[in-house]
Amino acid sequence: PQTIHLADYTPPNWLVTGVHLTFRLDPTRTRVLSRIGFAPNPDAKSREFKLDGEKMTLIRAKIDGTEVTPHVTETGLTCDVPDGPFTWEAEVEINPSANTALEGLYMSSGMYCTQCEAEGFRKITYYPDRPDVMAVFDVRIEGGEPVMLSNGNPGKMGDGFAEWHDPWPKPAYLFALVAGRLVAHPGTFTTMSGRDVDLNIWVRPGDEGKCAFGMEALKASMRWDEEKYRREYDLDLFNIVAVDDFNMGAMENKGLNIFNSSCVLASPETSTDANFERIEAIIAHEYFHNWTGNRITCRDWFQLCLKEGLTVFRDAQFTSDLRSAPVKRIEDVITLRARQFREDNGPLAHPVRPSSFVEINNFYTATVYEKGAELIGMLKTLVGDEAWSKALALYFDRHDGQACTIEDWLRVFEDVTGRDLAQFKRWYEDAGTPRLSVTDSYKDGIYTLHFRQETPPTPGQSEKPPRVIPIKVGLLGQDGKEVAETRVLEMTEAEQSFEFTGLAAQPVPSILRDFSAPVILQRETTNAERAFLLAHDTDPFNKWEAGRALAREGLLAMIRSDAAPDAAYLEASATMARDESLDPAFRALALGLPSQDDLAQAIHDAGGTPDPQAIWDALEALKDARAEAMEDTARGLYDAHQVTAPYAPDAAQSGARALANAALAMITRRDGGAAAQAQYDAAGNMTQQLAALACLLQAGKGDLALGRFYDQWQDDRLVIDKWFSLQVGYAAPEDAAEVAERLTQHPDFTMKNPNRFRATLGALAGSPAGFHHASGKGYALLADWLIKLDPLNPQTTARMCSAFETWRRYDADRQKLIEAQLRRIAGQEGLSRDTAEMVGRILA
Ligand code: B3K
Ligand code: ZN
Repeated sequence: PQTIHLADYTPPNWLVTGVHLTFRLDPTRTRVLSRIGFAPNPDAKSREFKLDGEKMTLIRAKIDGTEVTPHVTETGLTCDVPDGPFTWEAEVEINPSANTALEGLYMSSGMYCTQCEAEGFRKITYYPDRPDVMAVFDVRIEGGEPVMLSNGNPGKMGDGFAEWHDPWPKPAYLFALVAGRLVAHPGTFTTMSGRDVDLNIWVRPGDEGKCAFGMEALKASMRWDEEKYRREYDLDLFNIVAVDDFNMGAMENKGLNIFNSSCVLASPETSTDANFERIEAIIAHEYFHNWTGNRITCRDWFQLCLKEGLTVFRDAQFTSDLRSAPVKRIEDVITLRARQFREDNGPLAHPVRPSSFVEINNFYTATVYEKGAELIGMLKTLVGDEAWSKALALYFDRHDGQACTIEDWLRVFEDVTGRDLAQFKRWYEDAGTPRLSVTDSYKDGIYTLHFRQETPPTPGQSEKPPRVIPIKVGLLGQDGKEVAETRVLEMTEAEQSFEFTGLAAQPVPSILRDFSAPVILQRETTNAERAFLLAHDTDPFNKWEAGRALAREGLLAMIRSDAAPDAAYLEASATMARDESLDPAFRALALGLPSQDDLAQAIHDAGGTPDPQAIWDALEALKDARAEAMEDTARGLYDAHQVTAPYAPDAAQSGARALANAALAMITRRDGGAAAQAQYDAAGNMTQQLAALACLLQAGKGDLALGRFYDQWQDDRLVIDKWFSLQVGYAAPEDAAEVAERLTQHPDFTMKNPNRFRATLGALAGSPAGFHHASGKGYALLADWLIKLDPLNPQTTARMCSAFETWRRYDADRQKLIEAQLRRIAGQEGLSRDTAEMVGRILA
């Protein structure tokens, strides 16, 4: 397969002046008629005419009304064309029912739907399927489905047909079509200039009751983007559709967002507080793409972070404004470390703007999204809030309607601030997580922080010049009071010192407040200092971070030398948990422990070899010790944070439930499950029910409740996904592979539904002690299923290969076992390009 390089970019030879599509829907034989205006691109060097097209049969083609015979291959066609503008017409036949890859036009639960990003439109008709070709689309759908939707505003609607017109030029990846038996949950929104917009959430009959929350989230997003960025919605209609079979979370098609049903359907009985928060964020994310992604799109797929990093940043701002900013920041850093740091420190490491790819779908990664958003956050820190607002206004103004690059983005900031961002650009071009080490000294009232930065080599990049790193620092006095407020140190050199003057005594530093840069901070410090920061730091992120570091150090000592749980940690965390001045949501987060994977990475970073079972044992021992040490505290917290008001998925109630459920987990380790059983029996919402079920499983008392849970929810696919994943996630390490395997035999298991596949096999991959069990049965099971899934759904298969990305951390025996499975996958005949690229990179 061919590698595509950013350096090879050339402008399109032909531009599209307009697109008319007619769909004659049929489950196995859909006809797509296209009429496309082409005009030569004055910026292009060649007039060669090539259209992308895959998995379709060309019935006929015409140029300016005259039948032509193009040269057709597996990936597209070429054709002799006039020198000047012309009209291309084609009729193709495609088979949506046979499309299990869920890319292009496919069927999900009897309805037609599409997914075109990144390169799915080429499975619908022949087209220049690249984001820098933007055009106005007119669409006619024939087929007599009760509801037939496409992008833009509705046109003529009649018996058996529907017409749509999208006035905004767009790249083909934003095209969408949905048709089937759907019902709408309607709403309206009045924009800041007073225009009324009709809103709908379209679902399968029976799901109408799960749309109200999504609708409110959509309206809140529309309002927020107006207030924060002056961005107004630009069509008369905004549709969201929920589909059951979807490779990822959701898709921002112009005026017709398509969502994985798990990311939009919500009700208190079936969704947890965490589900609600995620749904709200994803609805916002897709809506925000209307400006950052759709009105201003990407020139080519290497620029993916231009829209994704910025849109993740914007949705995080939205959640911070609606809920708690510190809690959101901590949650985001937890996932950044779990997913992005893991990626950045292994064989799949790549720059936020990659310079080459084989299959672009493999680059919708934590690095492009989450690290991409961190870069935006750093840029904002470096230029300040005022320049940020000006730069964003200029960006929208200057680039509306264009397909842009990271260079365009950075130039806006350079023009607004007069600052040279060449060094900042390295963040986009160099992979790897910088290690930031720091030492300090104090003399004659002057406190000095000395930093060193170093980024380890990543695939294809050995040398990493220093980057600009914004380091937010505050100082505390020995009495716990802040003696220097947060200030941003701008590090630009490999080594650099910063001085704080006028200090009466040696302060305690609070470094990298708010996690101001995506780096690994290394500092020799004491547990006493960590406990001090946990107690006194005024920066909520660093307060949490201090507790986390204390837990991690204690766990590492337990793993390394069989040490007993650290009494100081137990004491400090109990004090923190009881501190009623702290937000319960914060306390719940601070009671969380480093994950198994965090600990494995920390051991690996320190030059050791992680033993997944030993990590598991240490975590269990610490949880047991903490449950004992905090027995009374846990009961007190549990009772004090029961929510009696009617259920609401807001920040306050969710925080209280999170803290009470963290307490319940501790109580369960003491009472064997009595309190959890009581909560399960009385639960009136999924947050309470699922947390109680998890506790019961953990205590080995879950069988009865599991059966009851299944009976209660067997008709709800999304809840049954939870039932699948919880059993794998709470299995003992030696049982996890068997539990997952047994579940793959369950009549409700199907590998055609990505949610169910992830709930089962993804849950195994996400349970390190079980997945990495010394027997190798976890590896073998996952490989078996990836091999089975690949011919059906390459995208989801390839994505799940990242379960193996940490393989070089482990001992020789495990490495051998994993390598054998990777080679077995790689050796499959007809392996997809997606999976071949992933396995190849992991093995390299
Ligand atoms: N832009 C889509 C992701 C498309 C993934 C294609 N493999 C959703 C989002 O980021 O909002
Ligand atoms: Zn996005």
